[in-house]
Amino acid sequence: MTNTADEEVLDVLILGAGFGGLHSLHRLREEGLKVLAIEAAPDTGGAWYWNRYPGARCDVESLAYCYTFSPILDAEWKWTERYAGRDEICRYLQWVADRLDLRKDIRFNSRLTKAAFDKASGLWEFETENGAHYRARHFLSSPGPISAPIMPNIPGLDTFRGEVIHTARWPETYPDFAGKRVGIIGTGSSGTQVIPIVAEQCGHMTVFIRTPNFHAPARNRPLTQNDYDWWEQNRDLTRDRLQNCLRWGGGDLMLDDSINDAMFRKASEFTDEERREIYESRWECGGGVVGWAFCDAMIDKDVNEEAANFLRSKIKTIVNDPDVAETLTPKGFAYGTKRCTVGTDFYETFNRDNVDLIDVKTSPIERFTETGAIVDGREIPLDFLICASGFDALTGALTVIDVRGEDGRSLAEVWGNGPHTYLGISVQGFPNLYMIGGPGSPSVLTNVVMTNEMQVDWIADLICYTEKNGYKRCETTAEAQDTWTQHVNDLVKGNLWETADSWYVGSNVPGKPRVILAYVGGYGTYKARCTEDREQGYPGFRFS
Ligand code: N01
Repeated sequence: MTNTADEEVLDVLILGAGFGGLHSLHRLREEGLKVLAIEAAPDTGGAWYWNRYPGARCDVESLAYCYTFSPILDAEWKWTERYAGRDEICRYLQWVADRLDLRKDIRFNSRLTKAAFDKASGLWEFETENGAHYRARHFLSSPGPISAPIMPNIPGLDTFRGEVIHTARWPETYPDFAGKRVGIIGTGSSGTQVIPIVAEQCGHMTVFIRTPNFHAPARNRPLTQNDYDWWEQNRDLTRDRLQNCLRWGGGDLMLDDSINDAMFRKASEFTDEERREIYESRWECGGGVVGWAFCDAMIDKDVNEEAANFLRSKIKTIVNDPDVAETLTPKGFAYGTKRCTVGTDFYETFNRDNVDLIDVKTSPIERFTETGAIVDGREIPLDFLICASGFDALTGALTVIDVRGEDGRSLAEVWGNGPHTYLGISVQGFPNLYMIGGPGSPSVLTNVVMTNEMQVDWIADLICYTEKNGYKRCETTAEAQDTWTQHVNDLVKGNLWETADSWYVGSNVPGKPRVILAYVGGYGTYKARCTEDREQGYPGFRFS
C-alpha cells in the first residue's frame, strides 16, 4: 500500500505495534471500526523489538507481564523464565498478532513522520517515511513511552573510528567483541544488563559511570511446573491484587504472602528486626521493588533512607575493591526516584580483571579521539563504544514526529515548557488524538502492560462514545487539562520525588524542561480517576 488517502478514511489509525498498539487494534476491530496500525519496525514488539542488546530482559515478572484481556491467550501461552528476555517477549507479541489475526491490519516498516489534524475535514492526515499517506478520524498513539534513544553529547564522538552502538539500536549482526576494548556509557537499566554479558565476551571493558543507581539482583530462573500450577490457582487473585494495589511494580509474585502484605502497611508497624528480615527476604527473592517494602517507602524520608541504606550495604559485600564499591554506591537521591535497576551479576562484574570503572563526575570524558576517550589527559584506547545512554522519555516518542493540532502548532512547540495533558491521554488543541503511555499517566511507574490495557479499554470506550453519539470531534478542555497537569506536578512538590535527576523529570535531555513526566499518584488512583470521568459522561472532554 503506498497511498490510501484518496481511497478510504479509516476510523482509527494506531501508531505502534507493541503491547498497546496490538491490543488497541484488536479491541477497536471488535467494535466494528475500520482500523489500521502502522509500525516503524519490520515486526511487532514495540520498544522490545529495538532493544536487542544482549541481556535485555524485563524487570517485571513474565507471568504478570502479559495481556489479561483474552482467556485464549491466557490458556495457550507459557512463559519459560521468571523474567522474560527480549526475544521471548517479541515471540509472545508475534504469536498474539498471529493468534488474533492482527497482521492483515498492520503496516510494518512504516515510520510515521507527519500527522496533522485538518480542521476543515475533521480528519487526521498521516505521512510515513516510505511515502504512504493515510487519513483517519481518530489517531491513537502508542509508540512506547521509552522509545526515542538519545546519545551522549561528548566532543569528538563523531570522529571516533571504532563502532558506536546505542543499546536500543543494537546491530542485527552481533558485534565480535573477542579480544576487543569496549567502553560503555550508562549504568541505568540497559547498562546494568548489557555490562555483565559483554564483559565476558570482550578483551577489556571500561565502564564510564556518572550517577550510580540503586540496583537489585533479578534472580531470574526457569519457571517450573510448580510455578505454572501456582499461577493457574492464583492468577485471578494476583491480578485483582495488582489492579488494587496503588503502585505494584513487579518482583513480588514469588514472595511469601506475609512479605507481600507488609507492602500495604507502614514501616513503623514492624520492629527493626522484622523490617531487616523483610528487606533480606526481598533481596533474596530479587526484583526492582526490593526497597519498596512498605506503603510509606516513597513518602517517609526515613523509611526510604532505611531501604536505601540496605541496598547500599549490599554493594560492599559483593564488590571486592572498596574504592570501586564506593563509586558504585548511590548517593544524594531517594531510592525509587530513579528507576531501580535489576539485573544479573552487575556488581560481580566489577570483580573481573578485565573491567575498569571510571567515575566521570570526578574524571569526565574530555573528548573522543579517533581511537579512544581522553580522561584525565590520557587516552583510553577503545574499539567499541556502547551507549546505554537512555531515551527522551514519554514526550520524545511523539515530539520526534511532526504532530500538529488544529491550529497548526506542533506537539513539540505546545509542550515546549513541559507536557500538558488530561489524564496523560488527551491534549487540548489536538482533537481525536489519544495517547497510551503518554506524559501525565502512570504507565512507566507501574506494570506498563497492565496500565496499557486499562488505557486501551478506556480510550476505546471514549472513541465508541464519540462515534455512537454521532460526534465528529472529541477533545479535552483547557480547564480539565490544566487541572490534571497541576495535579501531576503538585504530587511531587517538596517530597522525595524531587530529589533525583532522571528521565522521570526529563533532566537527562539537554534543554528539556525539568518537570515530572509520569503520574506518581499510583495506578489505582489513576484508574479510579479515569473510571469516574467515564461514568460521569466524560466531563473532561468537549464533543462536537
Ligand atoms: O536509560 P537511563 P536506560 N555521560 O536513562 C548515563 C526502561 N528499561 O536505557 O544517571 C555519562 O535509565 C546516565 O547517567 P545519569 C526502564 O524503565 C527497562 O538504562 O544521567 N553518562 C545513566 O546512567 C529504564 O529506566 C528495562 O548520570 C551518561 C544512563 O546513561 C528506562 O528504560 C531495560 C551520559 C542512562 O540510563 C531507561 O533505561 C532497559 C553522559 N553524557 C530499559 N548520558 C527492563 O525492563 C547518559 N548517561 C529491565
